[in-house]
Amino acid sequence: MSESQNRDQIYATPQDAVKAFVFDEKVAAVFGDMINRSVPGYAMILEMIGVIARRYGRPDTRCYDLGCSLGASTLSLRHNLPQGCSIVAVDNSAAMIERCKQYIAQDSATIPVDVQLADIQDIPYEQASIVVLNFTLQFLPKEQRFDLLKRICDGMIPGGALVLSEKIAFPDDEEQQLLTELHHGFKRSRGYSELEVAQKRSALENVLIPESLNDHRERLLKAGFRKVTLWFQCFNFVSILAEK
Ligand code: GEK
Repeated sequence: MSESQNRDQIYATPQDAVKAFVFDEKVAAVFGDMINRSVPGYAMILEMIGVIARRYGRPDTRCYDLGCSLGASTLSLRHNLPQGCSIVAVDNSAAMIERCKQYIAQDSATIPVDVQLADIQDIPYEQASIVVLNFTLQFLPKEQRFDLLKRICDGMIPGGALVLSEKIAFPDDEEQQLLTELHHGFKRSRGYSELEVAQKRSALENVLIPESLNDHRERLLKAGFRKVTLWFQCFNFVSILAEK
């Protein structure tokens, strides 16, 4: 079994007080398994990032993978972009970046990748044809999200595209409850116990802050994107394509 397939058992035993979730060494070591068993449609979204890369990637531009974790979206971009593109992959977790660098080094594609340990709010955005925020914006404090999206849009070429994948919340309580329960059903179908689901939920409280689809849409338009299209939804997980 490769390291990326290490089984996530972080919440398998009862914890006296569940600590707030952090992207530390323990999480990085099991992250591939964790995200595959937690986010419905994750593998499909990665594949479609490749399809999107083929449509929006332009030579002599940059593509950004923000909150790159182990580099899964980076690799999907890398194998589908035209020659002449370069990729900037950024994460502020040292444990993730260390592993990401190894995975990129083991990959044989030739598009250059600059893997950076940094906060995505601190880096410049220039000549971007594609920017990927695959389940990362949800970890930023709400009030900091607009400034980041505006800087991303300002740094994009006309016709560039942002892929924004998020866990979302629903204004309708019944819909919120139904889709949350179905998501938990998905996690159980992928082998997580009730205890694991409950403890992870409590660890993510106040760390992963979902917003409604409408809030995302309106903020993207305000940040300068011309057209906002929902292209994927499974339960309370979506991916949006925002074009400049
Ligand atoms: C994938 N996109 O596999 N600056 C940089 N990185 C950050 C910040 C920040 N301010 N906040 C959070 N992160 C990946 C999956 S995971 C999604 C992304 C999840 C990083 C954090 O360290 C983590 O690696 C990533 O964003 C979120 O396609 O765990 O649900």
